[in-house]
Amino acid sequence: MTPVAPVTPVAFPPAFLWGAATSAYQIEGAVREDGRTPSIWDTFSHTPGKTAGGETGDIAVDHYHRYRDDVALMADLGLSAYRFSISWSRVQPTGRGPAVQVGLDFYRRLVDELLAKGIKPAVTLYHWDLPQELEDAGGWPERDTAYRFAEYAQIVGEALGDRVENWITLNEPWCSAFLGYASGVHAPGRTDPVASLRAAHHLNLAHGLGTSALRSVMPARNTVAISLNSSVVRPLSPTQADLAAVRKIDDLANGIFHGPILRGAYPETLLAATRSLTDWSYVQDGDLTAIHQPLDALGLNYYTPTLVSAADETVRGPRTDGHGASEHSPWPGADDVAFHQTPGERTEMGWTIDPTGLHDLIMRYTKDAPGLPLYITENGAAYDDKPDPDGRVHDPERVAYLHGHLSAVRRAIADGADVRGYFLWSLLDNFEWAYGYEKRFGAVYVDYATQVRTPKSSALWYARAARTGTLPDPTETA
Ligand code: PNW
Repeated sequence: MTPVAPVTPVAFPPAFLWGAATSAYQIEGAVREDGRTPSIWDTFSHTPGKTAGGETGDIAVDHYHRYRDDVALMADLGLSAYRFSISWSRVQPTGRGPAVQVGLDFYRRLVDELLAKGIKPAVTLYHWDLPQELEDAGGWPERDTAYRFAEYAQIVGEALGDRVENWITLNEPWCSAFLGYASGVHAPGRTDPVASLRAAHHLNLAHGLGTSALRSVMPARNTVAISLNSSVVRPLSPTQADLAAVRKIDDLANGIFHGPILRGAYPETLLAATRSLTDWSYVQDGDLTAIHQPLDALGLNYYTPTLVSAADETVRGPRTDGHGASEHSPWPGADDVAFHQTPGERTEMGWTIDPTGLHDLIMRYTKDAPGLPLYITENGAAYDDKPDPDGRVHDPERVAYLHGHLSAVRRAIADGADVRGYFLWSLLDNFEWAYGYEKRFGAVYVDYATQVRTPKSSALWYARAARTGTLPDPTETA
């Protein structure tokens, strides 16, 4: 892995949050309990051929029943924050109308348990599990879904705003729009480039309307943010043609969200590059103002950089952008771009390990969104972990990954970035979407047959980092 130069002082700011993240469908299970109805991920995972081995989130890691033990585990690890998401269809089974109180009660109990242990909850309202009824009505390509989201945001804000301070509207809208509606490797599995661009706009609108709805019902001290999977897009060579490819993918990955959200406009270059597909007439008067709400923070999710070039005949062919196998591109209007594997060591996902990308990303937003506090809301690695005969789980690769990326965060802080916290993905091994249970991202190992949780050596290493506010030597793991 590319080393990031060591920094002095090595200590993180005292108020830095040492967190871990999860999402509802990936961990909760209990999909038919207490009035919950199917989301698009229930439908998708139960459709043959959509996930590895036909795996589903029906049981997942049974967090719905084991949340107390899971919070106790977080407290043992000394975490100062926990980011989780709310299952929309537990709260509003049809995606509209009045809330189901038992659904909200589960999250109230979870939050109270966290607060009792001194762990700061950070709530994500939407981590990809749209109520199926809303998809049946057209899903994110339809404008009404944004209005439904604002109503849902208001319900959850009213219910939990008194005890949860930190709010995130959407997780990685890029994945929802382009993996869900263009490449189809995520739910709802549609492959329509125009629908994916409409979805992106309505996700932006949902973020803006949802932010206003939250603010209208919550104490002013609460913070609202969004988590973007902000790609670090690099050229294969510094030629004009490759730099044009970078511009195109950067617009489709990043500008399409942070343009309207942070600046109140879609990038002109994005509109021009997609003009042959869509006239963007679904962007109505007033939408950009609604989307461009003041934010209290920005969440960045980072795993690996993206390497592109102009496509010529020799490099067209199998797609290698690491976004899953599909004949349909998640990049509308970018058939003239080729994707390449960044050289270097890779994780089990095939994603190249490159902490310099995280440093670059943080510095980019430090420049582009001056004054906006940043949180790393996801970062982590999948490995093929297995317990040793003594039952312990050693994952030195993950320790090295975390050490490398946290060093990059520390260096960015030294370079002037205002990074307030880090949430490792993920607390527990869990349902890794189309990959099912095959990819383990957890700092805590889960034996899926028994649901027994065992902290891996990375969890113990991270616990020491959280306790001391510095990064222990990665070779010194328990
Ligand atoms: C993120 N990509 O997913 C999600 O927020 C998590 O739920 C997920 O478990 C984690 O990262 C690990 O995958 C992504 O194709 C899925 O670029 C796919 C991509 C990026 C992030």
